[in-house]
Amino acid sequence: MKHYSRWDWVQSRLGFVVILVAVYWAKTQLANAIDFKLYSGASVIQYLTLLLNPIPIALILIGSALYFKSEKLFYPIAMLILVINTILLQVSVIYYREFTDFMSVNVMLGYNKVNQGLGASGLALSTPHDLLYWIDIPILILLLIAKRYRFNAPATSRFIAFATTTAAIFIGMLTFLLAEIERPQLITRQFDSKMMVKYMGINAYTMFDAVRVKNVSEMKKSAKKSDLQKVQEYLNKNYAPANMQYAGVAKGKNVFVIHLESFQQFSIDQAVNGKMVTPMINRIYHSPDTIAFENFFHQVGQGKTSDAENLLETATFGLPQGSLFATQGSDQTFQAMPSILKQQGGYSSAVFHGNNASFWNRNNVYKSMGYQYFFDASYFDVTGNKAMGYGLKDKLLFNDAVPFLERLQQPFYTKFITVTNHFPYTLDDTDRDPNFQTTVSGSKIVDGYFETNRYLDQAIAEFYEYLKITGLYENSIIVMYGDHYGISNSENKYLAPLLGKDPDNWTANDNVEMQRVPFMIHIPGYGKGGINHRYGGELDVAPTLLHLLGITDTKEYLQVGQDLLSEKHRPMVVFRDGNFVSKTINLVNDKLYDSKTGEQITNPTQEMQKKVARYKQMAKDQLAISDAINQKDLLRFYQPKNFRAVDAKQYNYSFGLERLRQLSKQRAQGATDLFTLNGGQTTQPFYVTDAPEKNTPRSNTSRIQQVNPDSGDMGGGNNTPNP
Ligand code: GP9
Ligand code: MN
Repeated sequence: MKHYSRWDWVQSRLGFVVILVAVYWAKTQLANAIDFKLYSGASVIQYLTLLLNPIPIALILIGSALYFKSEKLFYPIAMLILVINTILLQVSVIYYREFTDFMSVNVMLGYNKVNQGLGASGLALSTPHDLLYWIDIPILILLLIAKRYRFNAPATSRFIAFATTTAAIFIGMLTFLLAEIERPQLITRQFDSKMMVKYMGINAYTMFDAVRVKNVSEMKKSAKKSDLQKVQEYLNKNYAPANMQYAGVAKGKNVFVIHLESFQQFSIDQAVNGKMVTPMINRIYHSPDTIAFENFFHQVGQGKTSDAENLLETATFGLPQGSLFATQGSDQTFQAMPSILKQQGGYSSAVFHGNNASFWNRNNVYKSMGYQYFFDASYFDVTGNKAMGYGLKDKLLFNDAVPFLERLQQPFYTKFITVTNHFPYTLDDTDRDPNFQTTVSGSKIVDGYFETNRYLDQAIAEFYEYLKITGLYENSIIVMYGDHYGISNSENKYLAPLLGKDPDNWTANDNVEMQRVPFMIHIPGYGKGGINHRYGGELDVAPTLLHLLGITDTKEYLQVGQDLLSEKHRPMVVFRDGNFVSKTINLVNDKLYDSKTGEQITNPTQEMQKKVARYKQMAKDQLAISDAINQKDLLRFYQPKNFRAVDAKQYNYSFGLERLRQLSKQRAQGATDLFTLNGGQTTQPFYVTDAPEKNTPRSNTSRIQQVNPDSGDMGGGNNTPNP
């Protein structure tokens, strides 16, 4: 009689599938832990998803062999799938070593503009532990030769095959669910490739990426000459020329764009428990040197911060779904602010942001936009409690930016992306202002929001002081804007009493009115500013700024936004979802509201109907024209007369400081960086911050991980200035 051991199932076909999946799982964990370093700093849920996520797709693919009855098919097919997956994993690992980024399908297909695929350095990037990725193959072959494993088990039933696939799908859904709990909308918004891999796994990431690449490339292929013509006709007809009263008032000045994360207009002039939440921002808002807007709206979609950035840099919208930065930003042709200002005004450009460069795919997009420098988390000490979940705390960001900022050639165009005022609006106790008592609104989000607002405000106050002491202030303009709402519609009712409203009568129109964010342009010494009532949005920032900076010949650029100070600016603001607001009427989910009273309009007059029809058309046109430009990547066919296309390949964001120093040296007497003008001395001592973490030594813990994607470059010593 045959003796059954409990290991017999291993010899079955299902057993074989389980072995191969386990082997693949182990290899993926090797990559996750040692090569991608995904476990370091991972949350509990991420640990769980990292452990689970190699299983589903491996089990579906390898398990698909179970559907083949013949053993001559089953074993080779299962093996082949394992080998193909291993090759993919190995190539991804090598790619990661070079670029500190996950290989996109774009790269595999060879049409990525920024990363030129794997160079000859691929082999040089192999390490001894790579052997472990392949060790299973000879072992399996040995087993076959030595006949120590049964390679002819009887076929499993269809039921088993089907149950295996179902189990795989179930585990897959579980990882998705976990991801959705901790990082809502990760899949739809695709904001960070690293997070995608942490939650979904490298296989699923590649599959999502393949779908993305396919969609993008189909859209691009569909582009026709007539598309560009239509866009040009529309934009020519709707061009809003500069207002001569304002044109050039900031000519030649440095530009600081301060991106106020999640900061809404309602916080301005808002008092809580007898104290202004943001006294500094209020002061700037009311200054006669500031051109401020009170009816300015964010216009972002799912791309949130990245959409706001795209709106500001290009005067076009983000995409109807997903983020333009993430889905197609690496290969897109941009005619964006940094390159326009460089070519028209000799501006240098830099972004300061204390989060990972890969977030929102910035490390790639900024190159295509022509940003010369990107000082991301890898340039700062973000260890210990110097950072929160989205990166370096704001007070430290501004303070720690000094060594780089003071080396930038003037005039410059810089962007500071703050993060401390980001959902969930939490602060370490030491960063709280003991003299400020926040609300008890019933919502932790709202209460926290005012505290992080205040922190942000103080960070800006400190930065202004530095600008004044060093004299940068007089040669600069400071542009501040809120990128999108911070308090979501579902939390608005907790705000209502504070804003003098009744939470029980809160309407959809109120939600829309809450989408106001600040936009102010502070021009030291200007004196003729004030609060402007015009309705506008993020779409309008680039042309407004260009005209103020004296670049008034902007008709050639394909910008959907219009100069907010122009007499011809359109009278309404459209949101990404098609809703719109204006001085008189708002359209919210197909319902009409009187924007003064907030009342719904159920039977509009004929005249009003005409206006609505006109505004609806304007809304539709703006979105359609913007989508045509972006989804079809039309700028690649278009050459404005004063514009040279940006070659993303020439940009590298490692060794930023060395590159800056080099440039200053090259310019010698002609150098205009603050450091040189300060007699070759650093201006750091002029920066005063009360950030309690300032002098804490570097620690080996971190709330975020930092790697500069460009420093993996085996070129090593390359520190020549970017174009
Ligand atoms: C992260 C930051 C946040 O780097 O810019 O982006 P968001 O979540 O606001 O889109
Ligand atoms: Mn944001």
